[in-house]
Amino acid sequence: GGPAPERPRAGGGAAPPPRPPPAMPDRPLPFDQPVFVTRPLLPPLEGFVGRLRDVWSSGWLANGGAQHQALERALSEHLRCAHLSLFNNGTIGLIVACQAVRLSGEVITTPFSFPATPHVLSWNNVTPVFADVEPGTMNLDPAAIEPLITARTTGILGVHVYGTPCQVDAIDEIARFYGLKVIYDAAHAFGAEIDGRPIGSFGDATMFSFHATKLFHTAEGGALAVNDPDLKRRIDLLKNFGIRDEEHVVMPGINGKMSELSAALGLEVLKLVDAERTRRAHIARLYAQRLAAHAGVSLLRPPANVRDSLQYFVVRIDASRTGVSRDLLHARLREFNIVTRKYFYPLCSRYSCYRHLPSAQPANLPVATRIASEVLCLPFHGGLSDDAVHRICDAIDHAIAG
Ligand code: T4K
Repeated sequence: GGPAPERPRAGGGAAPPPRPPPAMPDRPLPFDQPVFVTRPLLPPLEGFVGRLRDVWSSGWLANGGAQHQALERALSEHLRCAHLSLFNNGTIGLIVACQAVRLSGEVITTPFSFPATPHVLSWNNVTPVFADVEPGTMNLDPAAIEPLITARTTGILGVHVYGTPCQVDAIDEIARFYGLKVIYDAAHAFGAEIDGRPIGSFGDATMFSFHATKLFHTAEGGALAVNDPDLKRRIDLLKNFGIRDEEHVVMPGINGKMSELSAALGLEVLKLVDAERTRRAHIARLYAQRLAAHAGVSLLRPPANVRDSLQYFVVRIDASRTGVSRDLLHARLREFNIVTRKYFYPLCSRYSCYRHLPSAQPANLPVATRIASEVLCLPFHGGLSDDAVHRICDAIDHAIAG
């Protein structure tokens, strides 16, 4: 440290002395193995094998066997859902939800999501209509919904993105007034609550994803939660080809059934969820402490009345303050073997299959467009040691300073 000693300048003019270079942290060592944005919870193999023995001796591998029934019950309790139906993945669950509430014409949705969200509308012959998001929650902005409602609008498909709940009361009010159905994509929101009310209790139907990348998972899987018992019956028919009994097929259903192997895995993973949440909450606090040093790095924190799903750890990069764009930070972290993800860039409205839609024009989606260029998901799962989190933060310090 210290200022560089003054040297005589060629020409001897009155120019100020050269400034010392900014302090540069030592370049941290890259990780030997890639550090991914997430890793699946893997329960002790013995417990899973024990369940597989039961499955083997039952000779029952699919179609609502004992593991499926046990997991459906356990999750209804855990998520405090009135009615829950398991699925082979979240996307098929959402497709079925659209069928079950009979969406048609146009449905208003967010562009800031995973491709599955608008695609389930396309698979139902419904046109997605993209509405802008709020800067805080990054979810559908209720004020942007109303101007997009037409005679063809039948519903709203909201996403609790990163597990932060949508403004469910405002959305509900719009839906009631215009007679619209509401479906929530809660792929990221397992265990989230608003004022102590479980996230699966809002709207007509809520989808959860149990993909391997989710805190609770069944390798591949998902579920629909609903309040209306008739809707639950319709969903269960739709996920099993519409078969009511051996001689009656009552609607054009699909195969959305979760296998016994996935359900068995889910029952073992569910035992670890509380401990995983505790570990992730600790990691989130560590990140928050370290990243507070960077004025241009802001964190997405759930509002005080919300129980966090702890699914992703998301930062927003204000390049005018960090001097480093989100894309450059993403690339620099790769040099340290840290694999961050730009969920959800590009916006769904930029996909070649949707960009022609009038609602997809960037001028209609200014907040979503800006956010999609600023967000970055950092590695976040219970398997990260404190030391690993510090090393990731060292690499971020270095990437921003350099
Ligand atoms: N709606 C929303 C808002 C969603 O985010 C999603 C899914 C859905 C609907 C649809 O639900 P599902 O039909 O999938 O149930 C991953 C997941 O595959 C996807 O489920 C998830 N959202 C999305 C946000 O993330 P990719 O394409 O980013 O996955 P991939 O293969 O790049 O994996 C991410 C990282 O996870 C890898 O870099 C390493 C780690 N990983 C992944 C797998 C599969 C593991 O460590 N082990 C693994 O087995 O989509």
